Amino acid sequence: MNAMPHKIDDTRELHEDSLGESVLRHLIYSVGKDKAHADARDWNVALSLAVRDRMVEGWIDTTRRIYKNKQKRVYYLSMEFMIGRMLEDNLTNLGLLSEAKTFLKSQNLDVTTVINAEQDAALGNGGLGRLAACFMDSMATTGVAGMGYGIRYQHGIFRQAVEDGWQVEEPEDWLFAGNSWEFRRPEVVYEIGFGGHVTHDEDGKATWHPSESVQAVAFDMPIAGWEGDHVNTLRLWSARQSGMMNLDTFNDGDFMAAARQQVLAETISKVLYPGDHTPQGRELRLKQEVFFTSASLHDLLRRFFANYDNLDTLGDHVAVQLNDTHPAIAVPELIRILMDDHGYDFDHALKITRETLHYTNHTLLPEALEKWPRDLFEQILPRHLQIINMIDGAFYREAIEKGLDHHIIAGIQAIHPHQQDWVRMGNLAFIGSRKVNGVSALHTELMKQTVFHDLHTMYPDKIINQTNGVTPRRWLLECNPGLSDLVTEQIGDGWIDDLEQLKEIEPLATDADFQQRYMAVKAANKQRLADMVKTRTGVILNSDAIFDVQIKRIHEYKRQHMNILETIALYNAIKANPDGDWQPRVKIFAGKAAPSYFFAKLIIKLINDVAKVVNNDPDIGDKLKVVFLPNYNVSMAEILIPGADLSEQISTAGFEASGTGNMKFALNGALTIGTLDGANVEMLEHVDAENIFIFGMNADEVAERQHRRARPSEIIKTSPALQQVMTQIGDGTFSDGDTDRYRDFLSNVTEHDYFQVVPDFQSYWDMQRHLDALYGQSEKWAEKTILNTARMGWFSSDRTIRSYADQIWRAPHKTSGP
Ligand code: C3B
Repeated sequence: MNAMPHKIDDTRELHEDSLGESVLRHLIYSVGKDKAHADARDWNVALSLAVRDRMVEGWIDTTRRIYKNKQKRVYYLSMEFMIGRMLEDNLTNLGLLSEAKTFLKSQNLDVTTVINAEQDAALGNGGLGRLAACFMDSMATTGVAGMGYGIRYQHGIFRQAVEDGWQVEEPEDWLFAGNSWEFRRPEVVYEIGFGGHVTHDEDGKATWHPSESVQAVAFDMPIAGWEGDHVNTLRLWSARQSGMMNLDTFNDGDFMAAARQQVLAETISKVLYPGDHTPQGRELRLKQEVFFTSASLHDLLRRFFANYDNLDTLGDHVAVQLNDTHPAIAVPELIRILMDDHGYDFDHALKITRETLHYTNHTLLPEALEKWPRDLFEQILPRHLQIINMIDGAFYREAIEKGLDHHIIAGIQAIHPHQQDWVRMGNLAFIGSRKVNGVSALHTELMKQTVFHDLHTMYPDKIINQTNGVTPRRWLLECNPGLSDLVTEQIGDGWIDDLEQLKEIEPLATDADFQQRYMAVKAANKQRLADMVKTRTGVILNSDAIFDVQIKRIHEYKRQHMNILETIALYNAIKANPDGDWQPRVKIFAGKAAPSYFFAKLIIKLINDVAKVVNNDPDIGDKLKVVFLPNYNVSMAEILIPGADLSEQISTAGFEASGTGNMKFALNGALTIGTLDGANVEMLEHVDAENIFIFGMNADEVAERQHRRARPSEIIKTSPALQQVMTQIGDGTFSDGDTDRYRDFLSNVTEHDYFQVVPDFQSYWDMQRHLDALYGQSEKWAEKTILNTARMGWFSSDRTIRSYADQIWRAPHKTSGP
């Protein structure tokens, strides 16, 4: 720990001053403020710039080393990077945190206030974007020559306000006061074309003549790994108008017309689409995908040519990872560049592409497998459409050779040969990639059995599993300093970049003294959480209660509604017997709903309606509280996760590809109540069945019930508790007598219940009561909590990245351990 930041020869003399001295220098010369007038944000900027200075040395050094050694490069193309704040992360990885704290205190500044003055960079929707951010940290830590490529959205995910219990979306403006971490690269610019037509010369060589174009301008952020000596780059593209504004038009007084082109061009990087798991069927979204994918491919090829002069071996030196289908246009785009710009014939271009690209699938939900109207493609990407047809032709010949029948082939080509309606990006990504991976063992198995069944038959070696992970720097070291110190005191700090060393605390799980110290840390974290809840909602929490937390996007398959139904049933049970020996509980929810997803918004309203009744019922008092925290983001998770006793991972089995929140909670000592879904299955294998609380149907049972369209009514009839809950929701008990509000909700759950809330309800309830009893046995609870921390080491994203590097990218990395 506390490694000195790396220094390279020609910058060594640049700042021998202390961190504090350079903060003061930046406050004056970069921020332009006198100490006497500086606010928290000014100090935050000055400190960030001082830290950034120290990262640049390692950055330049890393870049030189990679060029010199011709290390294989890995490019992670992702529409989303859910970064959160960077200051503490960078201070930590550079070993400067305690020096920074000491300095801030010497200036009579509150450390937390200064750190929190940074806006979260929320350039993502949920798990997929956060995974990309964890991977950036782990690629730097494991020494992979990795670069992230994405979009520098001017507005990230919307701010969620709650008004009268309903979600309201407000624009987010993270760049308002600038971004201290980024470097604008005005010299790194690419023209990205759209529309137009294609001509062929007498040799058949194609030329695309786009009718419009925009420029992609690069912005770089250095990403330092643990101990700061390997620093990678996250390069985000911003759109701007090609060519200058037409001054004649402007001078003629037509200001609007002059500005129009500029506005249209810049729209491309204006907003992140807030649909989670649903492609926005919009031209702009397709243009965003093309924009950043094309710019990234041009950029990585330019870098390739600095070391090599022949693209034949591209796949030996470069691996590209497509994060979901969002960058799947890379398949025809790379072929296009190889053919039209570098003179390759189609077969050779396809071969090189298939040695270079790899695709990660993150969900089996049919609505999330992107497809675009063929006509839209024709209009925006005429050359790409031609190439997709060539890919389909080549694929058809391969498939016939392998003995597949026409009917099956038609179903898995990028474009259905007879219907000619959609371009199916999942099929395109699969066909054009060398490896295709799922994100947990179960998910990968289901990929083979369901959505990619026929493609898997054809290429049985293509699909591979890579179970997700989370970075231990942000998700233990930084968010839970109490637990980190306790662990380090016992086993040293080797766990920070070798998380499986946590195993060494296993023998302490039954040690009374250690249990007591571990639970004291938990109690302090619960207090920090309770303080936040009080500030943001006014609700006062009883810290003896089980802090039961469900935080994630609001979605039917994640079943926040099952949780709230159970909450109502518990409320009824307490109310029926207020003097019973109830284990107090706090139900905490947070998460955003896609703006157009009405049912998800209705779930938020129901949670808030139930909270209002329960929290104000004098019969209930401290025995039950319900809280919905508005505007969930990474920084809020950093407080919620260490303070949780119980982690809700209750998706309908077969629907959550992996989950990563599940891992963060267990690592921080929350016990999991969950289904056999996603990575919960592997968590069960690691922590053992006695230490995770699994209930409900498995994926096969769910599929079977869904297949035969089993109705929930029979089950509801047999459950008086559930019946009562449904009646109350319908009769206005929670909606001030409004019997209309939850009509859609009730018909969904009682008539269709596609996500199987009703059949899983009883076992969920039973497991909750089992956990109530267990919580009363504090030593047993503490033991299980400690064992969760001790056994979660495998879920480090360092492990995941090494596995990608070995099995997919064939790229070098540092090995772990001594
Ligand atoms: C998510 C999945 O829903 C999670 O199960 C998974 O852990 C993460 O990806 C990371 O792999 N996901 C998402 O956040 N957005 C999508 N469009 C698809 C999947």
